[in-house]
Amino acid sequence: MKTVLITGATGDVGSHLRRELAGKYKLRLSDLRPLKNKSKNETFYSVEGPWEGILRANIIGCYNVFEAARRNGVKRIVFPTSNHAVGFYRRERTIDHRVYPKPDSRYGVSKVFGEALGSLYADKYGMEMFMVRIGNVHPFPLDKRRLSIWASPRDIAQLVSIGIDHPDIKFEIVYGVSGNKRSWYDNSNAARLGYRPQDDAETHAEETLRKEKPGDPIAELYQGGIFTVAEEVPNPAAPKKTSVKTKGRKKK
Ligand code: 15L
Repeated sequence: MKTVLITGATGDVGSHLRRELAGKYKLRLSDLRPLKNKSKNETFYSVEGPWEGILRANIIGCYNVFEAARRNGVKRIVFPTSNHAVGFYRRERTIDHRVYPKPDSRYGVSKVFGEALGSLYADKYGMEMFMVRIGNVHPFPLDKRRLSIWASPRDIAQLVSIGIDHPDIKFEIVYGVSGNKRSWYDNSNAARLGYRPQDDAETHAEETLRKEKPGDPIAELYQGGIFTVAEEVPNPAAPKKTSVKTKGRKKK
């Protein structure tokens, strides 16, 4: 049985993976937060936030993990990058794993950093890198935008398992989403590696759309949604009539 370290194990994706992958791999868990602080219904999302936090966790932390892996002879990393690495593509575009990054936030920039570091470690040190641009992992799609980027827990677990077990990975980028009818992604690279999603957000569409409230008009244009306008400090260059909403998002 392979030993797999899950970093961020108390986070939302980490919690689903712990449950879905238990029994398949020997799991080692790590997080800055104590595991027992998380009760059943709580979720932790990584979101746009103060640069200092992103720098510490997603840039310096990411470098430290990759470097520790290299120095200790770890062969493969499955890296949770994000749809926010490419969130400034417009919603009418279908994008694949070859598009140029278009981060929608400092958080998105930190994910592009992780992808770049993975590319360097693959080319320079021969490490194997599986980059999963995760949409949103949740038992059901949370809103209209998530109908296009949703990943069910069992689908994301299937994709992560491919990332761990596929015999021929050098450096791959895939989208961590279910087989959504409204997808903005051409996920053919994941399909090529054997990914067969079992779920489609469309089965939840009616209920999801019934609860949908009008969103920020700029955010609505882009795949990254509210991340494209979220600001800790208001952006003086923002168009005047745009209300910058960050409400409803939990700060870490
Ligand atoms: C992400 O990258 C976040 O980690 C996740 O918490 C969600 O906010 C997701 O993107 C999303 O776009 O919905």
